[in-house]
Amino acid sequence: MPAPTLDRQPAGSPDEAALQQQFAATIAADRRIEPRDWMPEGYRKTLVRQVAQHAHSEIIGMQPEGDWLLAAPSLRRKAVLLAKVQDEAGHGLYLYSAAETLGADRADLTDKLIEGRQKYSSIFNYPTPSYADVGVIGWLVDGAAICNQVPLCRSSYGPYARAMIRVCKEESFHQRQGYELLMTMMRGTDEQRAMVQESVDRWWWPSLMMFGPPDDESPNTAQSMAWGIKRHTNDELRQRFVDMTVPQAQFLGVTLPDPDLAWDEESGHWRFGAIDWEEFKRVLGGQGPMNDVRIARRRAARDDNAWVVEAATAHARKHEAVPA
Ligand code: BYC
Repeated sequence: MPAPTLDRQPAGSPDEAALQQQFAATIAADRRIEPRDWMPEGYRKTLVRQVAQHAHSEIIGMQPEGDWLLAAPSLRRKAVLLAKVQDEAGHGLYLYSAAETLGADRADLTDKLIEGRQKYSSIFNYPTPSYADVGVIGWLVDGAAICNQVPLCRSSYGPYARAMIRVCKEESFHQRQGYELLMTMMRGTDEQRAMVQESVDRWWWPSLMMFGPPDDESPNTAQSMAWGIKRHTNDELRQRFVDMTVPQAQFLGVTLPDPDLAWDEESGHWRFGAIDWEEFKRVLGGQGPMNDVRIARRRAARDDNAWVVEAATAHARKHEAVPA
């Protein structure tokens, strides 16, 4: 990890030096930076990068489970899934709004996603061929998201931290609906139990990759922690997730696909095997099983719905022009 600084920008004037000092004091006192406050350009850029990636993940993340909306096995399951997928859309909107407070333009962020200039979470590049995937995404993917996002409620940038509070509350519901679905399937037939196990086998390792590269290969962690944007390193959160999830797997009655998974009495943690970082890099590089499908759909949604944006913008302009 490169060494962090609190004031990356060289002070151009006495005024700027004072502003930098004020910024550093706010961070040191663990208070929030708000949109009206001065901030170093590096801080702003890092936030736009992370918040935009987070927003894109929520929106692209609607697709894997969305594929089961028409095929959910009962009206109840369909209603629950629909509510969850709609929640993800809402999360994307809060996050794009947070990015806008930093001067970013939402349409421009969407273009950057579609053109491959901004990332979204690697996890959403895997397919959902089995209905058990709906439960496993809720349990593992939302579970990993909660581990990662709860500390972000204390992020130093006010609008991001506040957006995370509601997101985390909703993610907790998502995680529980996934676990409840899996518990139901595990109480069912041998075939249903096999479906759950097969799905866990596919999602376990990609879920661990969600936390990002190992700390010694993470270019952004040290600076983001010095700025209070991130509160824990990627490896710390990954370990927290494994410790939380192993007992849940035991209770559920599934095996996690890692022969090296073992309780370490001394450290009080579950030790796990080596992650295939080559696979992670391939997925980030666009070579995951579903990258092309995910982006093609997002592109089609943008292009097919451009008329709605145009109509809404024209309507808003008309209202602005008419005195109240
Ligand atoms: N996938 O220096 P690092 C959800 C990138 S959706 C893709 O460690 P950082 C849900 C990273 O961006 C919620 N890219 O970076 C929705 C950086 O690239 P650039 C998803 C990844 O930012 C629907 C480079 O690798 N959660 O819950 O310090 C259904 C180096 O990494 C990934 C979030 O978005 C990855 N897994 O830390 C169900 C959380 N990992 O931009 C559920 C918010 C790393 O320098 N984001 N990269 O080219 C974060 O907490 C942080 O950005 C990360 C990475 C921990 C992900």
